[in-house]
Amino acid sequence: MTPAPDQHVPARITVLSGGVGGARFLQGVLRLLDRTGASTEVTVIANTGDDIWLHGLKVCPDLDTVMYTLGNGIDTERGWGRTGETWHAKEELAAYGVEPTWFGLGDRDLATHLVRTQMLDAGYPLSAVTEALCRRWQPGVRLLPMSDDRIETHIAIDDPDTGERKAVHFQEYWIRHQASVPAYSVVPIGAEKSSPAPGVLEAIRDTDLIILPPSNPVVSVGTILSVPGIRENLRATSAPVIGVSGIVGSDHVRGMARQLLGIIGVEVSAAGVAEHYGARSASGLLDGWLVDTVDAGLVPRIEAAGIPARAVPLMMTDHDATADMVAEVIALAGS
Ligand code: FO1
Repeated sequence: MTPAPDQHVPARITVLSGGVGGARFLQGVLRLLDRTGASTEVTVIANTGDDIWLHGLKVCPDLDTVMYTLGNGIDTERGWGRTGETWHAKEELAAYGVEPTWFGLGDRDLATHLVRTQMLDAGYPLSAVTEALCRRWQPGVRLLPMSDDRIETHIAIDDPDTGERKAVHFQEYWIRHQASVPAYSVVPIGAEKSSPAPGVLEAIRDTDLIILPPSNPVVSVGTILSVPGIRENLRATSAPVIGVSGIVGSDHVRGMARQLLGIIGVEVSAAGVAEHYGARSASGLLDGWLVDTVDAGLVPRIEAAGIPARAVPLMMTDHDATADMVAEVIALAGS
């Protein structure tokens, strides 16, 4: 749907985002602002539970993926890391037998982790570090970590070699094990003691629209919601909260949502995820939910849960297609 030029685009939009899927969705938000000429202020609250300390460096995959993608530094093939990347440092570390060898540490990406770690060591909070890094990348949005406190998502799995039950960092589950080992629980370590980063609660209370993009509802949006205060403020804000399903048919479009939803006992469907987030009128979060056209048959079930729903094309095939999705989010919020 290409909006009429005068379609009302809210003055302030806040998006809770994970990595690859959220960044791609945000490209659609910015494309819609281009198309309509709206001077909307976009704030992104990004998941930091994927963060990992490697070789003494702090790596923030979701912050960096949003920053690089909107700053045009992303490798569009992989969806993460830098374009024109080389892997010499990674090869040299492997030659020394230094673990982990499974993590794709790029030479250009390394500079971001060096700058970030130096600033953290100098006492700057992650939110200030992110603001400094964004001065180079100019992503066109205000990028906030969900918290300045250390939070790392760990997954309980059966070790494929020994069969023993153990907890591994999310990155090891996702990259080393390709999310293909039996998994039993997802724990955002440190979340319960954390607090929202500066600006996060204001971005939820003082805004005109909040979007839950098709990021992973468990380890991306779910981890953001695990930071004390965020869920409560989403339920209390006057801004409509509209979600976009990352599940089309019976599977995720990309990533590992199918596996993780199974762990927490949520049906892997656009309706299952909507019911998982819940209707705001029923102590949940959603004022509306977009499903893909293939899931149009689920709309009555979702509406029966108290969540207004619409079936529209949800494949982010290019920026304009994604911008059309964003226009549908705005239309649903306005209805
Ligand atoms: N994803 C992979 O599948 N393999 C990798 O080696 C890998 C390295 C990597 C390095 C930096 C970074 O910012 C992201 C990286 N990712 C990699 C993606 C990352 O695991 C995911 O984007 C998020 O953590 C989940 O959304």
